Parts: sequence; C-alpha cells; structure tokens
Amino acid sequence: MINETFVASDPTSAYEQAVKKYGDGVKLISAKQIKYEDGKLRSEVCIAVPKELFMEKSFGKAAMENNDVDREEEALLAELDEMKKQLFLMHEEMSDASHESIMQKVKKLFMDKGIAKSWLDDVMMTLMGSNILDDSTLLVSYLLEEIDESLHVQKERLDEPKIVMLVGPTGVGKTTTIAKLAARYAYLMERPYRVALLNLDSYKVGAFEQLGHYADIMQLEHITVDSVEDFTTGLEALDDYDVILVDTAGMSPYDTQKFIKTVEFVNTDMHRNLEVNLVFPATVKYEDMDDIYNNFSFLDLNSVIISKFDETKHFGTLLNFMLLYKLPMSYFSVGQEVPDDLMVASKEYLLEQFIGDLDEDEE
Ligand SMILES: Nc1nc2c(ncn2[C@@H]2O[C@H](COP(=O)(O)OP(=O)(O)O)[C@@H](O)[C@H]2O)c(=O)[nH]1
Ligand SMILES: [Mg+2]
Repeated sequence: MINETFVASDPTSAYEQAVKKYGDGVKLISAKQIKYEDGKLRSEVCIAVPKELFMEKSFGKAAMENNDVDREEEALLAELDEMKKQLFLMHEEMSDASHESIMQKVKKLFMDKGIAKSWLDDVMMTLMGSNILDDSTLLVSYLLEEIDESLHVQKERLDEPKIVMLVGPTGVGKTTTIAKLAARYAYLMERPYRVALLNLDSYKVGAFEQLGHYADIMQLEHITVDSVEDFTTGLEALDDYDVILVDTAGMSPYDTQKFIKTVEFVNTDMHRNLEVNLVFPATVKYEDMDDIYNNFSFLDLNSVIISKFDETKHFGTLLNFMLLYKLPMSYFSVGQEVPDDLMVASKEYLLEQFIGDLDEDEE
C-alpha cells in the first residue's frame, strides 16, 4: 500500500479529493488540522491505496505534486548511490598495484590528518575511471578543491540591529571573543556601531568581572541577567544599540540549554535578528567533536567561530567537523590579545594552514 495525503481547507473536501481520484475504496489512515507557514489552518487527510492503483492514477502527474513519487525516486537514487559505492570499493580492490597505491596513499594522507574515510570515499567515488586517480598531485589538489567548495563563510553583516550570541564549551574563548568583537564593531570598522554587552554567564566565578572589565576599558554598556524576564527587560533597555553581544555558559550544560533555548524563543517576538555562533576550538580532539556539536545543535546555529587557531598546527579534525556539519564560519580567533587576535573567517587561510600541515608529511 502507498500512503497519499490530500490537503484542503476542511477535512471533508480533502477526503472528497481522495475519493474523486481513487473511488470510495480508499482506506483512511489519518486526518489532522495543521497550521501552515502562511498562518492558515488546513486539513490533511492521509489515505492508503494499493500500489498499482496509485501508479495508474498518479502516473504522468508532475512529480512535485506527489510526495510519494518523490520518496520513491529518492529511495531509488539512494539505492543507485549505494551501488555506485559498492562498485567503487570493488574497483578499488581490483585496480592494478600502482593505481591503487596512489589512491590509497593520498587517502591515507588525508585520513591521517583527520579527514573522515567516508567523506574521502564519497569524493573519490565520483572520480572513478578518471585519470586524476593516477596522479597523486592532481588527486591532492582535487580533494583540496572539494574541501574548499564544501566550506562556507558567513558574510559579516551589521546593516540591521542584531543580537550575536556566543555558545560553546567552557574555556573555548567565548568571553575573549566577545571582547574582540565588541572592540571591532565599536571602534575598528569604517563606521562605529553602538555595541552593548549582555552577560548570561553569571554562574561562573569572575565571569561578570571578566566581561565587565573589558566593557569598562572600552566604555561600553554591559548588563548581566539570570532569568528570562531579566533578559527581556535587558533587551528592551538596550533597544537603541546596533549590536548586542551575548555571552553565555558557566551553568550546568542542562541549565544552559534550557535557558538559552528560552532566550531563543523569547527572541522570536522581537524585532531584531538573533545570530547564534558556536565557538569551536581548532584544537578539538576527534573524540570530542561530535559531543560539542550534539550539545549545542539544539539551537538554531547560524555559524561557527573557530578559536585557538594559534594553538595547533593540525587542522584536519577541525576541517572534518566543518565538512560533516556544513556550518558556515564567521570569525577566527588567533590568539589571546584583545582586540588584535581576531580575523574574519577565510577559507584560504584555513586551507593554507591545512596544506602546510599536509606538506610536512608528503615530503
Ligand atoms: N591561545 C589562545 N588562547 C585563547 C584564544 N581565545 C581565548 N583564549 C584563552 O582561553 C582562555 C579562556 O577564554 P575565555 O574567553 O574565558 O573562554 P570562555 O570560557 O569560553 O568564555 C583564556 O585564557 C583566553 O585568554 C585564542 O584564540 N588563542
Ligand atoms: Mg566566559
């Protein structure tokens, strides 16, 4: 049986559509009312029909009118992909010694640096039969090109009032980065922006003093809040500012999550955008990578600020993270100095560092 959903303004009309298409032998699976994105209430009636009948009645209709056809097509494509992968792996096993060694050598080089085998297999699969696989230099450049294409940079935008919230594990550099961003927006750009600091980090001993200290030096408004009500009033009080930088954490991960999620929710009623940046250390260990993502992905993450660039020479795990989760990068923190050690994210810079690391091994 195949399920098909009919949508209309009321359940009776939706059901009638189904009967009109299939006759009255249709089996009702569910009926519900759903508020759509345009704010209108619609009724969705889901029915089940035998596959043959479905094919007969739906065949020739535009695929986009029909979710089930889409789904079947998707399944087919996934199957094809899987077959291609199998073929690729077979090909990899059977290929002659030199060919194999080039591919394997390059793959090993990237894997040793932290790039996932699955990502490499997927890319190399698309090269099956191509002479790129016979030439290690070509293959390396091709992979770098692919990495380059998969990375994204979030453009710096300050044309509308916004809230920039930094989240991430303790000690990754959130507060320091907030101070650097504050200095940048308030003093270092082609025009000054009105910047205020808002601290949700009240639990960490000294957290307020740390941010407050920076705020004092830069003569910026700063407030600390520890409840959602406070947060709302705080934001109202800061209505005149172009950018409100929000520092977070210090609480237990569970509390933090609850709190930040509420903040995100509260914000949906407001007239300024909220940008959530995950601060992610370049020094990340492979074992911790997924945990960090999983701890914070419950938020609608807009981008990643990569911190502690200066503390490592190995960027493979970081790159792997970026390839896996496909979040755009906004800034790089390249040292402890406020405000100097901050740069707008650049693919070239990241790739240069990674290539430097690769070259050391390739010699
Ligand atoms: N080497 C280096 N140290 C950094 C960087 N960013 C922050 N730090 C240091 O890391 C420590 C923790 O930073 P902090 O901003 O308090 O982290 P938070 O807990 O996430 O707010 C401090 O000693 C900072 O000076 C960076 O890009 N490079
Ligand atoms: Mg902090």
